[in-house]
Amino acid sequence: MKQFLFFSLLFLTTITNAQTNLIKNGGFESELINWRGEEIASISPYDKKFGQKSALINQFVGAEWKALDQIVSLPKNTYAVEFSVWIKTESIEDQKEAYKAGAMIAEFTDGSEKKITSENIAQVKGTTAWTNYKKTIKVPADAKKIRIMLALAQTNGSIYFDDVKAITISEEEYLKQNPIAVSTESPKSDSGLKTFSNGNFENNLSSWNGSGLISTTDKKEGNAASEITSKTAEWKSIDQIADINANDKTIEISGWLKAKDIQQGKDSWNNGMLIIEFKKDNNQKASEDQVIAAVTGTTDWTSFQKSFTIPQGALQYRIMIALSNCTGTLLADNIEVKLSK
Ligand SMILES: [Ca+2]
Ligand SMILES: [Ca+2]
Repeated sequence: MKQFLFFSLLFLTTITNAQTNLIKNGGFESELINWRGEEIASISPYDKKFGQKSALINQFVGAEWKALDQIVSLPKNTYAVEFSVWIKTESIEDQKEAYKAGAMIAEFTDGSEKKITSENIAQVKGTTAWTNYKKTIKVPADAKKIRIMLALAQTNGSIYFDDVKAITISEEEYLKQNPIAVSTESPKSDSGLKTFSNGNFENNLSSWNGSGLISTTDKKEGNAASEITSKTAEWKSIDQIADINANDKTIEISGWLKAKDIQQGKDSWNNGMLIIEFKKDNNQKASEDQVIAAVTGTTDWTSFQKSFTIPQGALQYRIMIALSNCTGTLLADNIEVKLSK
């Protein structure tokens, strides 16, 4: 059966994953055709990674924003895009702000080319040899196009670009690269009580219930964070239940959340949320669910910390990471729980 599944998957992969590069003339072999900003860039026949040519942006003084860009349409049902580029730099000046660098930026936009999210694929300073930069980004809800920018972003120096790619990735392919972990039982402590574990998602989704993803491209610490994405305004969550010691009085939960294009649902509490529920047993709540932290829109990694008094009779708690009837992506990492007497 396993073998059969394996071959079916392979077969599916071959027929549905026609991966296409959306970028036209990403190797600059046709000079700057298909790119905007030809007045600020030139073609270098001397220094290139592949073929005969690369694109070059030079700036000695002024530290202005100089960029080539190309807008491409996203094919329907594109789940994620793998962006990559080869970059070589010479003496890119270090400015105070990190974003003032040689850069490749991918902006997801709606149909009218209004920005939804912006992602740094490469950010380079100083002098570097030809280096390949690669990043896979999930397509935000409502994204119809991508604007690729190759920039010398408000700094001076020289930057060469070659072999720019934006490869479409189907859901199957993405899940193969970022597998949904099968949740397993939490470890029990010496007292036989189930303790909260894997709040940093370094062990995939072990100890968590529900259907989430593991993000290895965007995380707060370590190699991975949890990711919940929804294109429709429905409830989507992962959760973990752990035990409370009889004499515990307070619980403190801390961690990090990040929102990517979370569009609030019809009620004000329809956000990306972390929720705690206290339970007397499997069927009976010890109190109403309480919000630990909430995020909406697009945010950087945001830390939270909140303490609760454990309600009378509570023997278990459940931590939920949820998109509460909203669309977008919610990332969580490094969730820690402290029980105290
Ligand atoms: Ca080339
Ligand atoms: Ca982590």
